Amino acid sequence: MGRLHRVVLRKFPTSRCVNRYSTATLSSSARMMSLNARNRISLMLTAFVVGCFIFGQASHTAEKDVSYSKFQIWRITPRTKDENSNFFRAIQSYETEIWKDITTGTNTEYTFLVPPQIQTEIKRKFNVANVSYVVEISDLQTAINEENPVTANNNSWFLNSTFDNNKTAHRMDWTSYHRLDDIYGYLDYLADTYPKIVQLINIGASYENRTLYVVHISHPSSIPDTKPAIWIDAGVHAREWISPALATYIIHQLVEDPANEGLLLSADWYIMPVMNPDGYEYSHVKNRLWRKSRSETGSRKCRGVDLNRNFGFQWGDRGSYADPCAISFRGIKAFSEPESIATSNFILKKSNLIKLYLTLHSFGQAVLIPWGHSATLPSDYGDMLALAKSATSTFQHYKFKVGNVAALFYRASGNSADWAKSIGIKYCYTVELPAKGFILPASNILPVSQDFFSALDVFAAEVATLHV
Ligand code: 0X9
Ligand code: ZN
Repeated sequence: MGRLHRVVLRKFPTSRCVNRYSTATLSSSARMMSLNARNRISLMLTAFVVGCFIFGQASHTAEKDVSYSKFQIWRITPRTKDENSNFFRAIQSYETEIWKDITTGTNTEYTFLVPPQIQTEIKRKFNVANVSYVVEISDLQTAINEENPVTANNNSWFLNSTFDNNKTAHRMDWTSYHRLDDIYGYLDYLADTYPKIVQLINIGASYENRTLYVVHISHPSSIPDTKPAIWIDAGVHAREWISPALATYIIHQLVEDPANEGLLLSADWYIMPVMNPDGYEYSHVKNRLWRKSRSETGSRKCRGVDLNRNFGFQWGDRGSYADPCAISFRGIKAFSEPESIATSNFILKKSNLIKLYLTLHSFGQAVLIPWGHSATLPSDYGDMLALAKSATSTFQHYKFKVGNVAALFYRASGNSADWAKSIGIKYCYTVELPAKGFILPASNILPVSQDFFSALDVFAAEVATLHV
């Protein structure tokens, strides 16, 4: 899944964009030639059109909002090797962006973005080659517009007034996606209202100087730094909005529902709801499908580092890119980014206590187990697999796959879960939450969150048995 690869469309008329992205195009095309043993073609390309669109418009012409009008999301699961080859042959002369490839057994499902200009021609090629596909989203901009309906809480000065006047009010709910101010306002509210349970820790600042917060949640009776701890981070990738929404739901449940006291007795919790606040805001105001951070790179025209390729374990290896215009740009060195270094420094200080590392992403409905940098498995892979299977078996609304990231998805060097495993954290997972092409109507926040929250009982019970 989640191949963030571009395919450059050479058929497109020459424009400023062609020249601007020709280097990325060539290197991507070269990568496209290498097939792996399972015939899962390593299509490491970013669409010329999409590249132009996402990198050009979104990063270079930052003042202009990006529209995805008439862009479509297609899904295909080739049934045979021939169909698989026909699919790649049909799209390889274009440049489209494959967002996900998820492998189950011998089948791989590809989800990809199809810009309007190439839809007719790709359709014709698929028909000729007998490749069947499903149009999952027929107009991406419409799906974006309908994703997060305006409510009193996410678009007004309305503050939740059911609370004591002496306390800070907040605008948070889990029926809409919220801007960073609302999320941070809620964290302030919690720290103010529940000082015996919640400690809001400022661990540094983002590239654009937004505060990076970790919420420490512990039982009032806990003696500091004596219990096994659980770390959860979210919002690493800007466009994966369900991730901070779930993280704040977890915070809400742990802090505000006394029925969850047992979870605080089992473990201490460190939750970072938005690791990439600059990208998150950018995805709200400029480009809904922005993924990276917003730091300036060596390239004048392309901004942002993929924070999930910037962590310092096997940094720079397969599945990460040196090209600042690539969607999985790894940065100029490991931990080059203020967001990843602040996070890792904090985790290192607590690494003897943290027994479970969860990083929330979307999409794909999968719990991914290291390693992502190589196809080998950690020696205790079996323990991680068993715990994740048992935790996700509780889900009522969504079915999740569990497995090694390189097998279910693709290689991803410098990802945070690999790094967490490398520093000795016992259970490390990347969670890919549900969405369709990164878009998930806000009405799904609660069902996703309720499912996932139920898994925490299983995770916390295991963590509680481990020595610190
Ligand atoms: O590519 C990524 O960074 C993740 N997928 S996403 O679509 N959310 O961008 C997957 C990362 C893989 N995780 C591990 N290797 N543990
Ligand atoms: Zn992600």
